[in-house]
Amino acid sequence: MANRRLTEQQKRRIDHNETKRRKSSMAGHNDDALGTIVARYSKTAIVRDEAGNTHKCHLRPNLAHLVAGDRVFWLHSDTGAAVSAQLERRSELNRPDARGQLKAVAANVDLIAVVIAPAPEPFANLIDRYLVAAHIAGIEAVVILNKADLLAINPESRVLLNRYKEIGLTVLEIDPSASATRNLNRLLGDRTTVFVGQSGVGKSSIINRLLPNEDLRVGALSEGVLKGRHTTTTAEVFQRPEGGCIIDSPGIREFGLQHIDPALVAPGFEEFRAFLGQCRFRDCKHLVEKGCAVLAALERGDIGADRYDSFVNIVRDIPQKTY
Ligand SMILES: Nc1nc2c(ncn2[C@@H]2O[C@H](COP(=O)(O)OP(=O)(O)O)[C@@H](O)[C@H]2O)c(=O)[nH]1
Ligand SMILES: [Mg+2]
Ligand SMILES: [Zn+2]
Repeated sequence: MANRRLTEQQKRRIDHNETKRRKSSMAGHNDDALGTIVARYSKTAIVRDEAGNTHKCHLRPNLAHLVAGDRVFWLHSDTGAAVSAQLERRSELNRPDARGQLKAVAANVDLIAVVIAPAPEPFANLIDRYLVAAHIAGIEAVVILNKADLLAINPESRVLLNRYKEIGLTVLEIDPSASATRNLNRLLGDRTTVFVGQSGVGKSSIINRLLPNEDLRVGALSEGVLKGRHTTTTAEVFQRPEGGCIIDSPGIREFGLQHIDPALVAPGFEEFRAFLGQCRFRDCKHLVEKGCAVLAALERGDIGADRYDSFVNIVRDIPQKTY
């Protein structure tokens, strides 16, 4: 599995860095300390130390893969602060970049909050892609409908949200009110949460509401409320007074899953799971096979046609190498 291979590669990298770190501490640079990457830029990163202070750190090329949420060792050197080593990740959310290369979006995440809104118009398939990615990463996901104060302009968005509730996901409707923010705070608890979803749905605004002290850049909508403008360009981590962190991620319209094993798509569809393993063929793709329990559930209406179509859309996007 691609995931396991990555982890082993990372472990080797960490071991390597640990050795280097010990060597450098023996050479006298023994002031390296623990920290968390709170924002990642091309050659630098902002590291928050254990006391909550932030430091702009240089990133060596061998640590170029660090992302928001990564735990690191960092130190002061003659040329400024630098990250010296990466600690093992507890979890990571990956997606391919524009060139199709797999990249982590955020590390050490406990919860993925998929944010939708009445506007911009939600895409069910994008939500499903996030849910599949969350399942593969072993990270719990919730669906949040923001801008509930605008439901009148798109009541269908609530119907969509309730469909996710019906299949067993935790969902929440929120707006800028204090009571909605309290509900959201309660839902997040002290978990580290990454907010994902289309640009303009209000991810940065939600984080603003959760952290009244931090001044996030919230983009003004360029064309009324219908089209979001992209302002957040790198994932950023914010510490919550309640404990845990929240991670703001750049808005993305598409979420490629071409890198995953197609057999991992169906288990990412919560309501399919009860039927998996009941198909006549053990390697059933749930597309055209005889004796397919998923197709039978679709016939009976136990699986919704929209969700099944979304499943097919994701599977058909994956190159047929292993399938
Ligand atoms: N009416 C309404 N507008 C909101 C709400 N949350 C965010 N917005 C607006 O939506 C726009 C996009 O918000 P932003 O946080 O930048 O979205 P992001 O791209 O997902 O981070 C901004 O103009 C916000 O003021 C909300 O709950 N209700
Ligand atoms: Mg934003
Ligand atoms: Zn099947």
